Amino acid sequence: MNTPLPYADNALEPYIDEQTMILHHDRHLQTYIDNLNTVLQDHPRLQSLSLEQLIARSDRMPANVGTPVSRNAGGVYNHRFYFDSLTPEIGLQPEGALAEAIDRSFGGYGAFREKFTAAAKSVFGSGYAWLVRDPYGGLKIITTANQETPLPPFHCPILAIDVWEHAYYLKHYNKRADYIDDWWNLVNWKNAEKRYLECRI
Ligand code: MN3
Repeated sequence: MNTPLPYADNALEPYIDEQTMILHHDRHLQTYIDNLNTVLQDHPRLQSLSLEQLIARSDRMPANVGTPVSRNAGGVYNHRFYFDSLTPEIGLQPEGALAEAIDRSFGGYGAFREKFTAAAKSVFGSGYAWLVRDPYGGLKIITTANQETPLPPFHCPILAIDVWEHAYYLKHYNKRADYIDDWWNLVNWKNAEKRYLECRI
């Protein structure tokens, strides 16, 4: 089942337009949910697993099940993560323990922002850039292709930007850099800090 966005479709204007949010949430995310449900229909024992469990175990499933499970559960997981990484509360900044960790790992918010922007720009084709906590307690910036996910035991995700073209094409056309600039205004640093504090690795 799809869950509603945690804000109105037009709440992120002018940085991300209403039509993009509607299509992204109601069509793109919904398609991953529908496709995942179709695969799980024939495998009742998988139906009680969480998205994280499905993704982690997909490697051990036969390829004709594991591949669609991993792609579609990944698509649902990543999109929910992305939408929860955004807020209409414009211009929040990292605070508290997460702000301190960013200072320690990157030498300050400005340096972090530059590095994260470069990573998001560098994704070839479709994918995501992530801020994650690594198993040693430090912060790292990584990118994933398509609907691959950065999950434990190696990474605990804190923040994500979707750089698939469908996330920005209607407003920013082919200019991913402009979308990334706009995206920084919308980062939900409160949710990011909550996630950082909940990381168990
Ligand atoms: Mn997307």
